Amino acid sequence: MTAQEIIQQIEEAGREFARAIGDLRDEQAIREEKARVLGKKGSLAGAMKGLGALPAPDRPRVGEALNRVKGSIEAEVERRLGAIAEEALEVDLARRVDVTLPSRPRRRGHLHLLTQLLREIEEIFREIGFQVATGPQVETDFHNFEALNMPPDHPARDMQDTFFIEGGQGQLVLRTHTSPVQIRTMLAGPPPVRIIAPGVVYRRDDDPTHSPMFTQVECLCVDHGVSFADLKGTLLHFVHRFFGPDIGIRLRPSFFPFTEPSAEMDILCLFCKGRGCRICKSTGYLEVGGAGMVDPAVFAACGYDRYDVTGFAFGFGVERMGMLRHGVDDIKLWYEGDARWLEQF
Ligand code: FA5
Repeated sequence: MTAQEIIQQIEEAGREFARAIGDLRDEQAIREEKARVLGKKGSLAGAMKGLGALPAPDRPRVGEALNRVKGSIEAEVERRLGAIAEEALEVDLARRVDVTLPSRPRRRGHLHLLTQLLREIEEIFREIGFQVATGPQVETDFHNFEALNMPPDHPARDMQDTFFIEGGQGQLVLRTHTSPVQIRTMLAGPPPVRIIAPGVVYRRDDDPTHSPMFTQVECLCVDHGVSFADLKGTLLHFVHRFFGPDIGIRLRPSFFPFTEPSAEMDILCLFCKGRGCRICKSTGYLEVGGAGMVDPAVFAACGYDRYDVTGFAFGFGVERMGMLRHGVDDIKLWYEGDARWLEQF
């Protein structure tokens, strides 16, 4: 091949590259096209083979043509790849984010209404000198009944439909009220005592206002000269703080084996303020718990001197209190975990 023929071959390879690359926009395809011409087995490499056989004076011309075509192919590839990168950047920028937009609000949870109420109740009593005490939910028959003046055959046991637990030493029950914490506290130390005991209790009860598991708060105050007036004053203080200063209380004579005298404690109906309505069944009052002066038999069971100290105790249902305050009509709502209900409080 003559020098002129080789140069034509080289230039043809350059034109062929220009045709093939056309308006390719794909980086991979462009690189493949470049390799087809400039690669080791490319068309320019073929043309180069003839170079060695040329007479020396012809070689620079061929070399110059080779460099020119090679240079322009490389420049074109660079230009194309640069344009593709630029285009991609433009697309990215067009899709830009407005950093000044307000973020999507993050949904935050909060304490369950029951926990909120318990904390509020604890705070009210803490302010007037009561400490928080606790006891086990699986309780002995002794603490739940016997020490509270309810011997095995006592008819008052029937009022607290009990879940009994088989096995273990002695008779175990799921505590039916928080009153056993009174016993545990008095057995643990001498008077004076000022405690409240919030906690879960269990009974075989199930209707819109009764649940098999519910929450009570117990209160016990034992000291020299504690009177029924102290009981009433403490209850009134609590009800005023919890429901508001215009809600009065009524203590109705009743019976509990562990208090003497005993009373049902009612609050003025929050819905009709005493005039009588459907909720209070026209009585003007709503029952919230039991109360009374600690029975001497309970002091005896705990080793306290019934002639030395006196005391009052009361216990109420926390869900019941909350249902009255917030107008909730089904106790099941407390435990269902339905966010639509929970979010309201
Ligand atoms: C008692 O449990 C006594 N231990 C209260 C007491 C303590 C009296 C200290 C004297 C001295 P009673 O069984 O009435 O009492 O229950 C108290 C309150 O618990 C009720 O007024 C009611 O508000 C609530 N309660 C009772 N059973 C249920 C239930 N199944 N579901 C929801 N709340 C209930």
